[in-house]
Amino acid sequence: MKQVGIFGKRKSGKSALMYALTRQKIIQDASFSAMEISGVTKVMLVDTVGVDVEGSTAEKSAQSVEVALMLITDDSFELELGWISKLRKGGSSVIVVISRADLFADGGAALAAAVEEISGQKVLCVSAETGAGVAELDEEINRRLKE
Ligand SMILES: Nc1nc2c(ncn2[C@@H]2O[C@H](COP(=O)(O)OP(=O)(O)OP(=O)(O)O)[C@@H](O)[C@H]2O)c(=O)[nH]1
Ligand SMILES: [Mg+2]
Repeated sequence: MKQVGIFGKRKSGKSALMYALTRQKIIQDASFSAMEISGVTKVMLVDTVGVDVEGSTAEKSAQSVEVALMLITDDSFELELGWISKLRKGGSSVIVVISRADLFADGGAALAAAVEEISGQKVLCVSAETGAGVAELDEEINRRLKE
């Protein structure tokens, strides 16, 4: 089964995002007709211990995920940039996410733009709390899984 890993610092919202994505999937799959159920892609979501934790399980998970979500919550994202290149080198397709986006007055747009400029990649703003951006993230994950 393909694995989608969720990476980020401690308290960056990894677990909350995992549950938000799970809810999204349940809602989506419930709308599929019985005939189509066999066509549903099953993936395993893998929650990890913070990348800022010594000897984190993230190291091991990084080796086995097809798609990696890298969560960023503020403008000190040096560590995350290092993980993004490490995950890419290991063959994972990395989706960069501004998590807890509801906590920003602009929904995370300015931080996303800063990260986009440095990483050269599109960044998604997501809130597990309000659900903003969760459906878009789910779509992006599915696109990456099909690559
Ligand atoms: N406002 C807001 N708070 C959030 C959001 N997601 C998570 N939180 C809060 O942020 C804190 C950390 O969330 P977790 O999902 O436990 O974060 P984590 O990265 O799994 O944390 P660890 O497993 O301890 O590293 C909790 O108090 C959550 O309620 C969000 O989208 N918006
Ligand atoms: Mg957690």
